[in-house]
Amino acid sequence: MNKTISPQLVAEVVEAFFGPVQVESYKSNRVGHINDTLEVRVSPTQEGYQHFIFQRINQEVFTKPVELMENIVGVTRFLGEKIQERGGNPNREALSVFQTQAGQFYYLDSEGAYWRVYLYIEDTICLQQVDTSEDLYQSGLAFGQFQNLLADYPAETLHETIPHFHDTWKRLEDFKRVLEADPLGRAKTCQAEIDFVLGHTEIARYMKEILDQKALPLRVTHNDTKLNNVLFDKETRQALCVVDLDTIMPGLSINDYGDTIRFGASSALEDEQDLSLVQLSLWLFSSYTRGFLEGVSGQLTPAEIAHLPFGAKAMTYECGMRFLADYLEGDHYFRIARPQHNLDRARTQFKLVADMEAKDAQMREIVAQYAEQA
Ligand code: GN1
Ligand code: MG
Repeated sequence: MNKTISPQLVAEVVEAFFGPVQVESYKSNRVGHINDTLEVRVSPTQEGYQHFIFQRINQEVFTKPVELMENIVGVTRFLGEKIQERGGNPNREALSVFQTQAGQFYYLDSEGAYWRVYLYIEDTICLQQVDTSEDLYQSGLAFGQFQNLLADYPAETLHETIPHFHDTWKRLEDFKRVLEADPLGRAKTCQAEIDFVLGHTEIARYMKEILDQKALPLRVTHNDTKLNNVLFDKETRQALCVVDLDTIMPGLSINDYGDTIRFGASSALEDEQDLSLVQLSLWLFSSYTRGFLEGVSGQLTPAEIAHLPFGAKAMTYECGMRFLADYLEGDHYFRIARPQHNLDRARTQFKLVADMEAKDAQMREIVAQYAEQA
């Protein structure tokens, strides 16, 4: 959904949530690939708040926004209580979701789109790449603790917001369908990448085996554990709050672990065009592994621990395949900023998968080492 957002629409949505306040300023935030995000400042609301994140939910991706918001309200409340119990600040360490004047946690606007509003968490930063390995350790700790905090969340109450989200085998089947149709004739521009996907189907097959045989436990997981889905405290540089809760669903711990490795332990950005800069940094891999294992604090089974490196490889392969499928299909899913953006993204992912294959033994060694210490 790339429809522009007019000032009138912003005013309409602000009024729906906060009644007669003035919009002081707003700007768009383009970090995420899916929803439309605005940072909005208004004159003080009844409760005295002024600074918010407004998000227009991408309904092509999230087809059931009401159920999606039920998940988010449930999870943020649950996290808020736990954070309070341990003496933390729920307004900074968890997302606070606002209600409309009509008492709903979403607003259906005059153009047919759904909106939600979070409190803006001040004095935080969002990283696209780490500055030091400590940053990735912190993000590991945050996602590990997040999984830990949600360990006793009633999973049966969660709606599956995107069915088969990390079903790599299904993603492969989807990819093959798009390739077969090749609606824009783009396949000829990316034969090497297509060959990579088709030459590595054993990754998808193995994920299918894990899921079919229920070889690993289903847990309440985040499913989109990118470095930029954690806010860091500007002062202390500690990971403060996990955001982007749209894909919280029962899933595999190895995928939450793996998706951060995919993004955060790469030596380059997700859309780097110079592939010679892209590799898996074992140094960052170590820091994240240490943080994640510390964060989940002993909750993983030996089978989960043994599969962590596979989770990293599978999430990277799957994401690359999704980028490539979107490129072939005409870039409908992931927001792009340039032609071939999704192809560039797919290329970095496949470069990383190849590097992970080369570094498999070292990855296993590092995981085993930290698992023993944790
Ligand atoms: C999307 O929403 P965002 O930008 O945090 C995507 C993830 C991908 C990621 C790739 C709902 O995450 O699955 O891994 O892009 N989210 C959804 O950068 O598809
Ligand atoms: Mg995001």
